[in-house]
Amino acid sequence: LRLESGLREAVAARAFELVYQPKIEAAGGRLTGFEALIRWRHEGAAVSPADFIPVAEDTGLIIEIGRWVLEEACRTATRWALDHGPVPVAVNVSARQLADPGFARLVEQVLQRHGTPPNLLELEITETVIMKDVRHHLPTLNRLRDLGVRIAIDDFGTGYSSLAYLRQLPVDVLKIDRSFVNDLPHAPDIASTVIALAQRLLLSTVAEGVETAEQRHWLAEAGCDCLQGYLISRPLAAEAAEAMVMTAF
Ligand code: G
Ligand code: G
Ligand code: NA
Ligand code: MN
Repeated sequence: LRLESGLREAVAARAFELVYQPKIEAAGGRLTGFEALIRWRHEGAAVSPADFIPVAEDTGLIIEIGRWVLEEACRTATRWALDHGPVPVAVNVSARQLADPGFARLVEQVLQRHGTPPNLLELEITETVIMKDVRHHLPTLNRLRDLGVRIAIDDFGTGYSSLAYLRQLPVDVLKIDRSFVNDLPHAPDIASTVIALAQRLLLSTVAEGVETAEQRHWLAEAGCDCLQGYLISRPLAAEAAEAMVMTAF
């Protein structure tokens, strides 16, 4: 309950920040984009989104927080594109946001308001959230795709994807869950299978949670497209991320 009232005040005061974790090409190391991650300092300490996002979901505060995240990510992507060059920014979308009937319209309005090229925005939705009610989410996903934003399935491999649905979903990217990357290189079956599936469906792959050089080499050899994780970089404050964008152009 204290977390909840603190969160309400934080929403009113816009007391959040986004940090940006780089993604790079597995072959070559070129910067390909960032994942935006929310941060909240409450009573002098950082509260993990793993702790407050579920509270935000339960209370409905996620709608307003999610809107702020979208706005901030689009504002940043647009500014970087104008000052340096185009770099996509991904944001995490929670179950309740995706289920909100106004979500696709909100995304459209935010893109317009900030003059953001739609292909600079990527939406990360976990496999569990999408697959729990595919038929319900499909019209929203199709509207988002029609806007030109990219859609990534987050934590892929941890849920139960119907392969028949996967083929019909308007998605662009599979993010291999960190737990399977962690198994590399000694237990590569799941990572291999996801990469093969993605290649078959013409989707691109991002490996999450890459922490060792061995994992990086395995993934590059296996044909994984992009890498993200502490080996590449921790999530960065906006200024440090912008410095990376600058050197990429
Ligand atoms: O790095 P990390 O501690 O940021 O994230 C912990 C969890 O919180 C992850 O599951 C991540 O996807 C989620 N998360 C981080 N930022 C956001 C956000 O802006 N929106 C939502 N819905 N989830 C987020
Ligand atoms: O996929 P999801 O959005 O749930 O993941 C985001 C979370 O993963 C954030 O908490 C982020 O800080 C964390 N993260 C990013 N890279 C790494 C890594 O290399 N190792 C670990 N353990 N966590 C990571
Ligand atoms: Na994510
Ligand atoms: Mn993930």
